[in-house]
Amino acid sequence: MTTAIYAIGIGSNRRGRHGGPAAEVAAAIDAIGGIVAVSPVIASAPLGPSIRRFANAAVLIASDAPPPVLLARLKRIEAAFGRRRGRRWGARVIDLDILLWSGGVWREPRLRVPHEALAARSFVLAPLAAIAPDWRVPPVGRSVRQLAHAVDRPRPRA
Ligand code: PH2
Ligand code: MG
Ligand code: MG
Repeated sequence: MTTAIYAIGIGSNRRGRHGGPAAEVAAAIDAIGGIVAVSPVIASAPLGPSIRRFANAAVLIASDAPPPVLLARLKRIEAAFGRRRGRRWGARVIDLDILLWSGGVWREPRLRVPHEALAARSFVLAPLAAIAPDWRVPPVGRSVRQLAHAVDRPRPRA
């Protein structure tokens, strides 16, 4: 069995039994297991319809699980934290997303790695760049550091 490294994005914008969003993120980091690196927790303005601000972080974990098995485990943690499935992008106690996998690309309808919105989201790239700046994101192979710089820059006009 080969051990893979995964980058996991963590977000919260709702109180749960551990406390406010930053406390929920910290508790989720404890629950995930196999932790190799932990980013700072940042505060970010909500993207989408939610009103409450988010706490966001990223971690690297070592795991023997293939991506669908890891995803199932992350969903169990979300459920244990009191996450209710409902409106897309509604307020959530905890959101755990697989961002990157050392195995490269995984393509299924319900699970795509790298995470499809990775390159567009500074609240994902900023914490990720603190722990994995040199990870090259397939299929293009730009580094997390490059993507993090690019996402903050206004788009050049065509
Ligand atoms: N997650 C979303 C939608 N919007 N906004 C911020 N700032 N942080 C998030 O983690 C986030 C979001 C869907 O997963
Ligand atoms: Mg998400
Ligand atoms: Mg999610």
